[in-house]
Amino acid sequence: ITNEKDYRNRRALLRAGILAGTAAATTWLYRRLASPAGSGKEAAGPQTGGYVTPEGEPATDLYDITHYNNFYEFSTSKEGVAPRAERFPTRPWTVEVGGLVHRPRTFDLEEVIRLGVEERVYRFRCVEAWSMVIPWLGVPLGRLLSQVEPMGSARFVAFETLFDPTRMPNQRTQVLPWPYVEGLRLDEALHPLTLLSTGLYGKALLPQNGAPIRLVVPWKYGFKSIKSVVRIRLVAEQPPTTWSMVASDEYGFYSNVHPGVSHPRWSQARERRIGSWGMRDTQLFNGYAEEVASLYTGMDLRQNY
Ligand SMILES: Nc1nc2c(c(=O)[nH]1)N[C@H]1C(S)=C(S)[C@@H](COP(=O)(O)O)O[C@H]1N2
Ligand SMILES: [Mo]
Repeated sequence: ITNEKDYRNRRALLRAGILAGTAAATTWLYRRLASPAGSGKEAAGPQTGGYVTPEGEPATDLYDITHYNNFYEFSTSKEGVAPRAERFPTRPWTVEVGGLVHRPRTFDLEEVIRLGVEERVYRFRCVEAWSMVIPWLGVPLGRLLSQVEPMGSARFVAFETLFDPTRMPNQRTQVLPWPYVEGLRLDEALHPLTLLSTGLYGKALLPQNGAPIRLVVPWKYGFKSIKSVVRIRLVAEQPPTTWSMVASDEYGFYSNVHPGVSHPRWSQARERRIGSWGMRDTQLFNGYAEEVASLYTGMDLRQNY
């Protein structure tokens, strides 16, 4: 007769036999064995996959990236998103790209991926004053936009998340106006740092991170990085964005990371890096000033927050 505890250990050992040989497997096993039964969150050291930013900051633990999420279509609780998004169907998936373009086109996800996926380790800063380091996979958005040939009259790019309450259950509630929409100025969208991400940690995106395709704009607050995108339109006027519709004094169109521009309800001067202790200074444009500051020459960043 095996009691519950021995049974668990035996299963872990069987798994160890199957997975032995890779460092990832060893880390995984350690984390499982160190965890209180069923807790999910393990006590062993972080699993960073060896990814670092060019400045030497290690990637955030994969578990944290995939279990501490903002994705209101599934849940308003960060821990609630992953379990509720688990069965979100993401295939087939198409992204319709139109508006002020010469060659409007609907891309199948695979066609986007064929444009060429790159790996980029970026800092990611939420407006709530926490941050992560995420090793993304993605296609530079400019590469997709060049395919559709924007007209001279196009000045902004508008993005839309899927609207399907049967697949995104919280869209039955009124917590936000649906679908979630976001926007960039065309020069921001064409900037080489701007990605349409299809994966992280070398694998396809999980639903909680915006599968199968989401925007990543590393010098802006996280809510600009709209998830599960189905439509991209080039437009002449600044498009509406979900969080500025909800609270325009708190979340502006630009939302560039800026230590000196406080949210009305909290300071943005410091931030908490998920997985490490204490607070660190927020960096102007999240540390990407050298690359992007010229986009905003002559603009008052306090007025245009
Ligand atoms: N469609 C959609 N996109 C979204 C959100 C959302 O609720 N719905 N949350 C945003 C916010 S506030 C943040 S911080 C990031 C979180 O991305 P992550 O969970 O992959 O870290 O997604 C952004 N994109
Ligand atoms: Mo956020």
